[in-house]
Amino acid sequence: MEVKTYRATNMCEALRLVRCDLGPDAVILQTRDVRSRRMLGLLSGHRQIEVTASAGINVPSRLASARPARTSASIAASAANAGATATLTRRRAEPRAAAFPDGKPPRNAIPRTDDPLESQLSRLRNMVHDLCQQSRMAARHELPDSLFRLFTDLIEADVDEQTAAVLVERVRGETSGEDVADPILLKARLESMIEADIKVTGPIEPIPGGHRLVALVGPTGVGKTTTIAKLAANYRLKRRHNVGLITVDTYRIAAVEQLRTYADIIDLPMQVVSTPREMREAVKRLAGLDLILMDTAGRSPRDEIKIQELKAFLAEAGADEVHLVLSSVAGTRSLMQTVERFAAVGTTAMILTKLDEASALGNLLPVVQSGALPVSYLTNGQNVPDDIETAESARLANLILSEKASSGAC
Ligand SMILES: Nc1nc2c(ncn2[C@@H]2O[C@H](COP(=O)(O)OP(=O)(O)OP(=O)(O)O)[C@@H](O)[C@H]2O)c(=O)[nH]1
Ligand SMILES: [Mg+2]
Repeated sequence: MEVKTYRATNMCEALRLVRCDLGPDAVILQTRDVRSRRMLGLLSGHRQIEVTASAGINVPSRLASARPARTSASIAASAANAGATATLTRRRAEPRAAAFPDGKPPRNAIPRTDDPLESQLSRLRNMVHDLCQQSRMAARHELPDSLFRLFTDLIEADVDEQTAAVLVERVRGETSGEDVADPILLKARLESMIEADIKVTGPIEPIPGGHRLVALVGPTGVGKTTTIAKLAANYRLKRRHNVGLITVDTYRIAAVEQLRTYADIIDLPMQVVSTPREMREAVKRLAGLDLILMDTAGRSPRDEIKIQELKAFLAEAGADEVHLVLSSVAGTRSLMQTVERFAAVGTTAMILTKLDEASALGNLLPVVQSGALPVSYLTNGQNVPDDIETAESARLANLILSEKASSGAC
């Protein structure tokens, strides 16, 4: 049995290829949309239909033996949608087609019939009609191959289709003449476009003797405490600043102990604060230091009450900076919502953690492009103090566009 695969821009053409090559008794084993993603109006011209067919398969008749003549005279679709298996056999003249003015049934018109094969046939005909129409529409929005490849690269990097389409359109708008055919130039242009969109803060600047107070907030388990430990160790051990720690995460004993362990290892003063009222005292005790890093309990962005509670702690502390910690493994929607909900506590920057765990970082693009918060740090591992770096626009743009984020670890 010989199984062959055919590709065409639309179903009509694909079926024509099958018929020409394998004859009218060919059996369609599978059809699939090769570019299964919807590529928005401007990009849909490149979708292809792939049909797998064979001439050597004996498909049992689906008709009652009393009507053998029509068995071989029908397109017997075993399912009505693309992606399903269908049987293509010879078709006799269809008297019913004459009932329609242009010889074709209107779209979605399924003639009334008790014959399941006839209704399957009608559905299949409608489906082919739709696909032909879509491909005709798509042809109007042809993209040059190089730009189309840019689009698919973005999708591979986990950028959502809408963002990818907008970016490709921007690149197209800024590229003329022969440059459009140069994939390296297009990629470089895209990267610098993204780079320009990403705002960063630069590193935290301690105030000698003036205790710059920086709080880290965010959802549970995103890496707040670990990032505080990395920052504290770097500022204390490498840059020789006087650093102190405050934790307001008293909900779990383990959380306090986790930070205390780091404080002991790095040899830092640490204050534990249970209520907003205790906050002022704690800050006063650390007032002569250059930098105070404040750890907070993980909060669900949906928990309005806890967010307000956090806001009260931060207000009492008089935090100079509030960095929202976001795990880069989270989805775009959830990240955007988190940014939006935590804005209530006065966030000033965001830290993107766990870059090493993400297989691609395109999900971050709308978040960093939105301009809601500049990015301060990137972290890519559990090692304290090494797995952290100050965020840079060019580096982040490059990481976002690379397919495998982990291959370009920070
Ligand atoms: N792979 C990886 N793991 C990380 C990174 N940062 C933190 N982690 C790990 O993530 C887990 C949670 O880290 P924590 O620092 O306790 O997170 P948290 O936000 O303080 O958690 P809560 O206080 O419970 O809200 C730990 O196992 C960390 O080692 C990172 O950049 N990459
Ligand atoms: Mg913690």
